[in-house]
Amino acid sequence: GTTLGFWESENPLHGVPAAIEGDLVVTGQKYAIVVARWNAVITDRLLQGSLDALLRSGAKREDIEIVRVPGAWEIPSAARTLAETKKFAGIITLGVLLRGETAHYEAIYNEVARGIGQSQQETGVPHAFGVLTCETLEQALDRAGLKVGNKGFEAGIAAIEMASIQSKLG
Ligand code: DLZ
Repeated sequence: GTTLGFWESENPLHGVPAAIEGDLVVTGQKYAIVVARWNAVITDRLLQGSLDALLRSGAKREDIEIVRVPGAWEIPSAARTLAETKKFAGIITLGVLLRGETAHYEAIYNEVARGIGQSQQETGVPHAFGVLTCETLEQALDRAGLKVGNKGFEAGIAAIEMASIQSKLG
């Protein structure tokens, strides 16, 4: 099992059976990234983060399909079409919704999240959720490679992890 402390008595997982975990390694699987052009200054950096995660985990450039859609609203339908091809071990969805600039923000956000989740449930293909919802541009930038890391990178890692878990469970 996992050893967290030097003394077994300090290890809260001592004696707990091993868990099934995803490997953070890509060995020939294909991935698709659906990225919104709206707020491209930020989504381009999320895309860079996702590519970084995939390539450094062993993915080949030719095994990554990038699909650019107009805005976050268009992400679910493109993700669904890609998932239905069954060519991809995982789909990474990237977008930025800024509350201040988006009319009917909640309605759009809810529908995008629901659509991506529904595509994942109904196709069985992991869909990593990298759609940022922020109050301000600064908050979004902080999550695209500044103060709070890069959510595109995190989504890329989540897709790799879930693709591995799915192959172990299936
Ligand atoms: C129209 C719109 C607005 C106001 N705001 C955003 C946003 O903050 N982020 C985003 O990704 N897309 C936005 N869009 C565009 C919609 O997602 C969609 O592309 C258009 O309504 C066309 O269907």
